Amino acid sequence: MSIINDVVEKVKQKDTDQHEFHQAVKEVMETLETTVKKHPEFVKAKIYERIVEPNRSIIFSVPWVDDKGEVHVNRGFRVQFNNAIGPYKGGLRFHPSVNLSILKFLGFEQIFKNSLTTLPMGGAKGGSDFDPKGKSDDEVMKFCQSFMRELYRHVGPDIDVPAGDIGVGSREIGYMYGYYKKIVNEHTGVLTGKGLEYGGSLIRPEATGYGAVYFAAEMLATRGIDFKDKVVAVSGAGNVAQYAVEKVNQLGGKVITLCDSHSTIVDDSGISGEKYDFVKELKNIRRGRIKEYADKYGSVCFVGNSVWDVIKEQNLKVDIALPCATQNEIDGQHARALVKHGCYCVAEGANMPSSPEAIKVFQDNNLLFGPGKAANAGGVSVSGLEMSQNSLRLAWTREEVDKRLLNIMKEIHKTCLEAAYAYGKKGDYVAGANIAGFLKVAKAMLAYGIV
Ligand code: NDP
Ligand code: 2IT
Repeated sequence: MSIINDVVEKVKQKDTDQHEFHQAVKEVMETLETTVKKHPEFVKAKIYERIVEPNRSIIFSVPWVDDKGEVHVNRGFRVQFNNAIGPYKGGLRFHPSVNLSILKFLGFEQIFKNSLTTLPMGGAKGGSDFDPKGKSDDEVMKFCQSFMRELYRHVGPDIDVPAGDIGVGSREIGYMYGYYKKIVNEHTGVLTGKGLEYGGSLIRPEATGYGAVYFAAEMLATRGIDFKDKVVAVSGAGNVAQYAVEKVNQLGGKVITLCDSHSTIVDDSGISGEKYDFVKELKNIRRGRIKEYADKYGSVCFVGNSVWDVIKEQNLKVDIALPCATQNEIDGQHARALVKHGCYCVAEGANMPSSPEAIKVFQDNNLLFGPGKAANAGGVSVSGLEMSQNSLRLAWTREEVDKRLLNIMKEIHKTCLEAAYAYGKKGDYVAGANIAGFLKVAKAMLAYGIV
């Protein structure tokens, strides 16, 4: 190995405890080996060393007062990783596990994902270790306002445009946007995922889930297969999972699993119709546990187990897997169980849900494997379209945005395959996504000189 090994080793030595970030850097860098040979100009300009270092990491305190009058303090972050091809862009995550390692991994992935979208967006990520679970609307509002009281000075429609991620949906974006508008006195596209009444785009809520299914459909089509009558495992029960389920149902597939951080449910008759509406109401309005689905519809519930544990332990047969919960949810054993039970396609709705060992199992067994930075790029793509609509001061129809989303996902699929082929990795979507995403950013960085 050439300088690639050095870069990975230096990242590990510099920030020894940032394991998720190390994992993401290693996965991307290993597939860039062939670009080193073809592009000595990148080596000379130290693009590989520079791309793993965030331009700026902002860490701040977020004090807030709960309903009982007690004072709390959380840690807020924004990692502005790379703005070579456009303003920083990427979601905000509110979850107790959030730390700098997780946000650096997500911000790093976002650079390549955003590059693949065909739209001009740099890579960033942010969030807080705040846990919205069990908090009242008023407490969430107070937290969001305190978070924005610091974040506002670092963002802007041409600087950095955050959006949602785990624990940040339309409610949180509304509170943050309202507060930004109040203190900056501007009505601009500084956040995406906004409500339709104040500058949001149609199809943004659906975009990540729909996009992941569009991407899976493109991969399946290379083998002459479609979603009709296929058995699909989806993990998570949040924004991405819900709209993945909706699109699979529309395409004639059958989703048999969902999970949250408490349990997994299995419904062999398929999660659709009234049962699907129940999930949306349960998770988006009542904010309850997925276990209630099993209680109501008499399906099976496995407390404390992930979808992938259940598939392994119950010998469930699935054709297609759509992990839509969180990072590293599928390990090597889960992957081997999926292969054993007949799965032939995995499209990552979540970011880095498959461990490196799991990816190796999928690829060694010739599964169609779509990595998150390609398969879940639909969300940020429609965020980019929301930015365009805000700049144009108009709103496209649902059909128009959905058509653009579908075209972008097809384009990303094609770009991955073409880049993989051109760099000697035929059919490898991981290498294709990393190489194509990287080349655009690297060329822009080269053009700027050393800045
Ligand atoms: P949500 O907060 O809407 O939903 C997350 C879901 O996953 C919830 O059901 C949650 O359970 C479950 N979950 C989270 N952590 C765990 C865990 N450790 N174990 C089991 N279940 C867990 O988030 P999103 O749907 O927006 O995000 C899901 C994934 O998709 C993330 O990886 C995110 O980075 C990625 N993503 C999101 C995009 C977007 O546009 N929102 C775009 C691209 C990628 P519970 O209900 O108990 O909280
Ligand atoms: O991981 C992601 O791509 C997101 N959470 C969406 C980012 C965005 O800016 O829409």
